[in-house]
Amino acid sequence: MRIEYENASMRSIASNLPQKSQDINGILALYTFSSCLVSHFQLTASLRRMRPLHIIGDTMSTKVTNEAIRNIAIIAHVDHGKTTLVDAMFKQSGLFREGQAVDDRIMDSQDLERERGITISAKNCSVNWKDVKINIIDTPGHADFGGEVERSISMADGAILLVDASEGPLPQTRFVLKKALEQGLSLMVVINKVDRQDARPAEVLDEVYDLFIDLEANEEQLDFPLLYAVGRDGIAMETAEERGENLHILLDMVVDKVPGPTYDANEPFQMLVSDLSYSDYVGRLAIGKVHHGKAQSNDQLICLADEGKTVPLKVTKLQTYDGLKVIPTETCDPGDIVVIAGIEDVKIGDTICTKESPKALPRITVDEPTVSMRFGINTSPLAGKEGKHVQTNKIKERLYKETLLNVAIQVEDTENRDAYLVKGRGEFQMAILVEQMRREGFELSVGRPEVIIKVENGKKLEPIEHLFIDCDEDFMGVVTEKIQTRKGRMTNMVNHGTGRVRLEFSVPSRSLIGYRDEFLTDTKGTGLMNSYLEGYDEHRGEFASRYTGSLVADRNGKGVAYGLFNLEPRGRIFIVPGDPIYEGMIIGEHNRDNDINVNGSKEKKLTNMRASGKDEAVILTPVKPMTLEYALNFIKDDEMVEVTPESIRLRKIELSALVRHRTEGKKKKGKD
Ligand SMILES: Nc1nc2c(ncn2[C@@H]2O[C@H](COP(=O)(O)OP(=O)(O)OP(=O)(O)O)[C@@H](O)[C@H]2O)c(=O)[nH]1
Ligand SMILES: [Mg+2]
Repeated sequence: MRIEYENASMRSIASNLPQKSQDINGILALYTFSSCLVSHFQLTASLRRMRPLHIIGDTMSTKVTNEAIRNIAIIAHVDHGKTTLVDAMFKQSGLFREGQAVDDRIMDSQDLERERGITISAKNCSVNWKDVKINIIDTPGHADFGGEVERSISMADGAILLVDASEGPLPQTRFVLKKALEQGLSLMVVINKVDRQDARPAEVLDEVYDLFIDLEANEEQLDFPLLYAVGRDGIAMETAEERGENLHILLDMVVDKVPGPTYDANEPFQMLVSDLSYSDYVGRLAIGKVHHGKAQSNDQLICLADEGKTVPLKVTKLQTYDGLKVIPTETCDPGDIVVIAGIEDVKIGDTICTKESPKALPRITVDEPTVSMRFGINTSPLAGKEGKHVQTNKIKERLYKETLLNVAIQVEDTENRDAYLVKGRGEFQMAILVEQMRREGFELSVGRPEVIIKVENGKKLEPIEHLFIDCDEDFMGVVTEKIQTRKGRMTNMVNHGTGRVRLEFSVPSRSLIGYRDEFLTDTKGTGLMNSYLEGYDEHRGEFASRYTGSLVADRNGKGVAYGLFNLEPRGRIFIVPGDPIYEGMIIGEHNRDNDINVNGSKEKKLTNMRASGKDEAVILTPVKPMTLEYALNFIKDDEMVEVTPESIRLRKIELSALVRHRTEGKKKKGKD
């Protein structure tokens, strides 16, 4: 749409209009007053919904709001009920037939998401409410997937901040709110799970205000629309005391309070790529919000990549979200979230626009990675037996593909051509990537997750977390002691007198790698632990990651009951009889702090058998199956995890006992 002034008097009226925000009524009155003002203004059905906001300058830049669309992200700390709320929105906006059986947390569509009960990647969907299409982005709440939030809020104009009515705002609530405020999103707050026995909605609301103030929200942002909800029952209400019937009030609020997307009617098509996907039929798919203009199938456009690279593209297929699906469309409206096929060479953060007006939108920026881990080929004697992708180039290809889809992940080559350094936000994110790869048939050797240390002005700086602990006061002693050994410093302690205490620490990120399991054991599973990245600070010195050593196999063979039974007094065994063993493989945890080489394949000698007079079968202590997270947290710097589609084994990086012994000897000599 282009507004042209056809006579001088009207041009002078227009130039006297305030530069900023023009109310619709004013503009429409102006249109009616002078029919000669607009030459091409066709009030088509869709245009009638688009509200002019500003006229800036003489002829250019007409900002319009697309009232037919709302784009919202649902953001919160982990488990505060985002995905469950989306289920209820689906049901109540008529997406499913009456009585249709629908799974819970339907947006958590990946196998790993369903198994673990958490959202891993942000996903788009839409509902229709009172003739308005609401594009919803369900985001993950786990801190390690924070990059997904940063990426996906670039598609939103507003956000629903969910806060658990009992837990209140937690570290990731702070992170997501900070990002939403920085992005200038219009915010709504929903205090969720008010059905919980321990719900404390009034206090939680105060804490939410405190958080907004702490994050320097302005008055307008502090005046957020507020609702209470039980997402699981699909109800929302204005006060915590009443019992709602449905979510209508919430959906109405989204339509009324979240502004529709605005665009410049004078600008041609422009879209920021916020997500990528792939279709077997049409290839790579670029997903994002249309900032300005329209596009159609077969349009010839360009993609502006980083460093000024321009890639031509022809739109082979255009789709938009409709409930859980995407549906093909001939043309897309400005402000809508679209899926474009027709370009292979595209990255998140690129801008798709017209050849005639190549203007790049600001790229999506995400926080820097804090954790790194080595991914290499499987070099164990058992390599190649269980996986189908074992070569370096396959691993490299897969890792680089991950960086395309996941903005928080970076991959670097290492001095070893068979290994890559993968950088991300946390060890859980790394474990998920390894798990995904192993399910795809990869075999890998992965190292211990390590925090990324920076050097500035000759000083070693390390990432520091602000750690919040909520636990029974009986466990306060053990928790504090452990965190202090890990170089943590207590910054606050609140005892509410209810038997539980809230402790806050400033602690190096590396201290938390592998600490969660220990914390849960120490607090008998009742402690809550959350943290957010505070920044970088001077390195606080070394501490032992584990106070026990490893039981390392001294030869190749198979686990034998007799041999394993005899090792039990030495520590905890990881393998069962029949499991393959190789020299250098870690088959258990030693009770003491040093490693010992052991023979797990030892058979009972026949002479012994006679001497003992009994041929009894030994009864072994049951072995807990090895999990990937446990393995990654267990290993020390000179150890690795061997991952195949069927097995997770621990091993020494150097398999030969002799070579390890020599290196150890040299190290000792060096110290003397
Ligand atoms: N009591 C109560 N529990 C709820 C409610 N809504 C969700 N839950 C439960 O909270 C847990 C987490 O729900 P999700 O919807 O997966 O939470 P989420 O915020 O999407 O979690 P992430 O995506 O992993 O961050 C599930 O066990 C739900 O059943 C509610 O209104 N009341
Ligand atoms: Mg979720």
